[in-house]
Amino acid sequence: MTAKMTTPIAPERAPDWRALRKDFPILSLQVRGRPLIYLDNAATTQKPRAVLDALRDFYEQRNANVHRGVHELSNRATAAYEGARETAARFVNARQTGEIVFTRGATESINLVANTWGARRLQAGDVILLTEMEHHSNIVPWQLLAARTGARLAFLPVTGPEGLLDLSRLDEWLTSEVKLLAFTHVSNTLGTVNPASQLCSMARRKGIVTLVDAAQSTGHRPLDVQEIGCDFLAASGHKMCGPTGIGFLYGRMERLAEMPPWHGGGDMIESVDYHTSTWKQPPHKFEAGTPNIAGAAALAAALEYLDRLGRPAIAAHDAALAAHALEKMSGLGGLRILGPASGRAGVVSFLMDGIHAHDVVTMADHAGVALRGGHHCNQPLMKKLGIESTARASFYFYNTFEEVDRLVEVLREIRRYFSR
Ligand code: 7TS
Repeated sequence: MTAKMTTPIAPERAPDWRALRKDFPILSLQVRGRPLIYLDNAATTQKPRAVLDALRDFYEQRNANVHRGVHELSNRATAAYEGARETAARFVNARQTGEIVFTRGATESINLVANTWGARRLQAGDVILLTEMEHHSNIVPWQLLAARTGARLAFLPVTGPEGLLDLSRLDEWLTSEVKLLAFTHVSNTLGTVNPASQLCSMARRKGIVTLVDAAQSTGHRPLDVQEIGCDFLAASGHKMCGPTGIGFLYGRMERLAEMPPWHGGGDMIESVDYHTSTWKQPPHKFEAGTPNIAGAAALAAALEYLDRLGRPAIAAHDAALAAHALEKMSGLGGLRILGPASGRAGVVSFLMDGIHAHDVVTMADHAGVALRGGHHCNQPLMKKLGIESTARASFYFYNTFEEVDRLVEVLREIRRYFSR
């Protein structure tokens, strides 16, 4: 598999998005007496029947613990779990299956790197370079690590109303003190898509280790860790049609091999005596205790589902919905949209003059439209932008242009209500 980050999708090859909505039982719900319009996909996505079936199938046909039984069910559970690892490795084009460590999600993946690679490699005077648009998950673990090691944090600036990273002086930011560059691939507030390959290749040339927070991108666009050239990549299953409580960390094998374990317990050891223990090789060294076996099996079903649709097609549909929303919403007036004017992901944060984001979201909910309001775990970015919160619509492939039109109609009604 090679990266096709900008491959245009021929319309005749795009899936029938409307038809596949029937794969998602929850999308036919009525909420507050209205058909549900679910536009909170950056928080979590809905699950197709293939994923729900995989969970049930696991518990009905394979449930046992992994890596320990010789009995048939344990073999089936191990095959499901390790098969899921192979699927995840293929999904991001890892060089080897062992470069995938199952975690609870992007947050745990980042904490794992901070507590293992970071704790071993960083010391006082070192710099952890982040960006001003990071989610709290890619800030707080580094603050905790900085407090332990004496390293300090620095932030690549976000510029202008477009909310893009200022890369004009990137070279100056990548000083010899910088040991790690950790950045989000797609901003969950701005919808900005950062140039991951460019950032990683510049960092790599200077011997700086890189971590990509791909929580908002993994299931939304083609993604190839070899093409990006990152050392680590963090992904959440629930943001790409998988269940909650399962995600993964991709780690370049040479990095994983130099990392000490984080959690200790069963399954991660080679041998234990009362005072010392030895560890398994990665990835098992980082997976102490009984893992989320059913979650991994269902995540694999989600990844296979997404690849049947095709990630270039998903990315094109996300982008088309966002462009449609931008166009229609800009006709409303008195509404400020954050982030880039074009080339953005399917995330649209906005402010309505004189109306609090929570009022927007509450009133939209009464019309059956699920938005999110708040700081979206981006408090430092909000402070920088001089705002407290935004309302946010975030799209996925099962959303339709009619749903976007309905959103805009609801926003118009909200405006009318508040101007009475
Ligand atoms: N990184 C980014 C960029 C995110 O958007 C999120 C979650 C995370 C990390 C954390 O992912 P988790 O699965 O480990 O929790 N973002 C959001 C959001 O925008 N609304 O709710 C959660």
